[in-house]
Amino acid sequence: MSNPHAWADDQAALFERTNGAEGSTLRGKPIVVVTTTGAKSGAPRLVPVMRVEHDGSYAVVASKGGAPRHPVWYHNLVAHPRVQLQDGPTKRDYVAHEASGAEREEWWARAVEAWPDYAAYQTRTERLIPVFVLDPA
Ligand code: F42
Repeated sequence: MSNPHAWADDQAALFERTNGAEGSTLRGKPIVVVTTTGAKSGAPRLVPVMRVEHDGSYAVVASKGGAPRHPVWYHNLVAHPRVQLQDGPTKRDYVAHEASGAEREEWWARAVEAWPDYAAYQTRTERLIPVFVLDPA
């Protein structure tokens, strides 16, 4: 796992190729794959993230393992909020917004429940880890 980019790309590719049947977990926890649109390129960019779902909406946590800077895809989501999300075999269109205040707190709690390491990532970085909420389009 010396190259985390290749690892995420490989996981997204395997997940796509098998229609969500393989590559669908990380350390036993489910992931989803979000297709963003590149802020500069306009090209589709596949991003695997942990699965945080509630009532048909999803949170997407821009943690990048607690890195000092936001992941590149953060800017893609801001520039192009309309995305696709694949959860297992099901792919649908969603509209993303960055949550703040009470909404963020609520989804952050769900996110940490789904993937407890998010709490540790937050202690590693000065930035407040962004949480996007994806509602069905
Ligand atoms: N990352 C998270 O942040 N949160 C998660 O919950 C999460 C879970 C997860 C589960 C499985 C897995 O395999 C990976 C997981 N990751 C998670 C890692 C995640 O998939 C990303 O790899 C990570 O967040 C880093 O995202 P990044 O966008 O910073 O990746 C960089 C290295 C990257 O690949 N960049 C692209 C590249 O080609 O180098 C750029 C792609 C892009 O969008 N380019 C823009 C464009 O317009 O096309 C332009 C960008 C610009 O402004 O220059």
